[in-house]
Amino acid sequence: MSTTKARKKPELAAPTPAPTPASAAAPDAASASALNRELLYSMLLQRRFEERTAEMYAIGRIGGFCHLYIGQEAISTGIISQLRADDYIITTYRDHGQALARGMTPRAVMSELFGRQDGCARGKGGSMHMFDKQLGFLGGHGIVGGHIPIAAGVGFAIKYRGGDQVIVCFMGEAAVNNGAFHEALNMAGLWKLPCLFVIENNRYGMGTAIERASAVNDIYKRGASYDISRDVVDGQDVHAVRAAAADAIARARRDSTPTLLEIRTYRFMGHSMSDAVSGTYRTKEELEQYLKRDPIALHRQRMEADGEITTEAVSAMDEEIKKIVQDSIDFAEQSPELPLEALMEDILVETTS
Ligand SMILES: Cc1ncc(C[n+]2csc(CCOP(=O)(O)OP(=O)(O)O)c2C)c(N)n1
Ligand SMILES: [Mg+2]
Repeated sequence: MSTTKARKKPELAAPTPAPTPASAAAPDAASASALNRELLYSMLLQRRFEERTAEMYAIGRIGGFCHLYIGQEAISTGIISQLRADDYIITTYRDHGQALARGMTPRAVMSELFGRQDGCARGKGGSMHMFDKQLGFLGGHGIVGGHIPIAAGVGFAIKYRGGDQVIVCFMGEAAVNNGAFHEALNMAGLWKLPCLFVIENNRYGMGTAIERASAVNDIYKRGASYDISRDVVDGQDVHAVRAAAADAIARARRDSTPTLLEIRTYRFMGHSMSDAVSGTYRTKEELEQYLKRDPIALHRQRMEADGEITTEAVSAMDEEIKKIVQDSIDFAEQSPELPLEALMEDILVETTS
């Protein structure tokens, strides 16, 4: 099957270019230290937001499943800061950080977590289903691997319409043993689709270590099966993530070809709010080792050592972020729930007559 740029472009829904999140704004033009501040801000916002999310969950303001991203912020920030406003993102249930990094407001994310009508999905999606059409943020998906074929489909649509956008598909390392992963990557390789598959290898799928689940532990090598460019990246270093993303995105725009990035990271919290931080499947010593490579601390320390920011300026940024997060909580508290009748809205009904 061929996909040529000469085809007439069908009118598929394309997101209206949205305001670019601060960290994506013309990094070449920005000074290195201004960019570093934006990266720090983006990661710290995710961290503080999720710390409060955990608190709100504990007191019953948030219900249902809830998976925190703490420890992995350099990946969302690093990748998304390289995207254009008209690119697309699709992800898993561990989606709060990516939604914030893409520029979704803390108010919209917190209200969604609270199940209120000012949430990005009017409170109907909750933690696992952040969505924003304007931002090209195509969800938060709860079925492991279920969104990977959708990413290939979006990549196909971009190419069919002759665009030069990219779709980034975030997934955990446990998704790569799922059939959908292989089918989607085969199509992406075969049809040369502008997809960036980002595997956030945090070493565990719930309580199962990668070594117990995967015949191949160097996941990036799996790209070879489908002739896809591949790389392995330190996920605690936001600049390493940015560099790998820049290469992959440039390739996708220029040549319309996919890339698979295995980004090695670690989950600092439990799998979800229902399991303990360290659990019985990993040792405290292991957790402590990884905590030493906190992506935010590493980035901040590098900035301080290079004289790009002072400790006082970091504290001031932190205070500002904490206020923004508190504001999102206050806002979500007063946002109403949808009326009961709204239960029957947003439902796809296919009629035969
Ligand atoms: C098809 C399917 N099987 C099982 C589950 C239950 N489940 C939810 S999360 C998860 C682990 C996924 O781990 P990984 O892909 O590494 O992502 P992480 O949670 O580490 O971010 C499992 C097995 C599911 N949601 N979907
Ligand atoms: Mg995992």
